[in-house]
Amino acid sequence: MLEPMGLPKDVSVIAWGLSLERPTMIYYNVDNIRDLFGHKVNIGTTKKNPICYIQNEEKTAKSASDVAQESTQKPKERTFIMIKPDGVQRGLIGQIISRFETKGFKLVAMKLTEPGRAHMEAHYADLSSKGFFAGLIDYAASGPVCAMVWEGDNAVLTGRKMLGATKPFDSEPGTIRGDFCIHVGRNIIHGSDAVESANHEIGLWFTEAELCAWNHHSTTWVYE
Ligand code: IDP
Ligand code: MG
Repeated sequence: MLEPMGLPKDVSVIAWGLSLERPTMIYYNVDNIRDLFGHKVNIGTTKKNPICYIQNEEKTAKSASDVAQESTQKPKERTFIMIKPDGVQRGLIGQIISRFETKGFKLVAMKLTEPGRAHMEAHYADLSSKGFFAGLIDYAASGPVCAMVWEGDNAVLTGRKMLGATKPFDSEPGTIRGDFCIHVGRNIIHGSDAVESANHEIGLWFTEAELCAWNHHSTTWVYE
């Protein structure tokens, strides 16, 4: 419990409102502590009976504006996700986008496009020695694909987990491939497998101008 006297100079005060549906914390900087313990006690949205705690300044949680500011200053990890022609034909675009949206990732770019065989050969260049390469290019270039860039902490590896294993038989239920497909040659979705390949693929599929810089209104509800 906070005592009004003898407060060290390097503390912040957190007022925790008990009467709200869920606890809401308000942070006061040192200069405002007097407002709490003078006669001008203004607890604002915490309503009645706040319990006050003290903690060291450096240990206090970041404010919402700090989180929002950091998110604009430091670019987060990005991954390239492509819904392949079978996913587009089967009407799965919405459900797949929904999984990335509801996870909390931010959509940075998206287009429905049919870039042709040469582009697909460049995209899958690392697999050119594989026996299935020609079939893979036939498949990938057989119709429009939905190319996207998603952004967020650990977007690459999390994206891979959300996709599931390459072979749908090995993909866990709950993953995109585990839920929506059966054959490896019709596994509906591509996702970058490393940050380096993600950056390479994003550069292959999108111009800098196509990558939208915007602040998601949920940032402070997704990141602490
Ligand atoms: P990934 O898509 O999970 O990253 P990769 O090994 O990079 O898997 O293969 C790229 C794509 O090539 C696969 O998603 C799949 O469409 C196709 N592919 C991979 N292995 C086979 C195979 O054994 N037979 C046919 N197609 C394959
Ligand atoms: Mg791959």
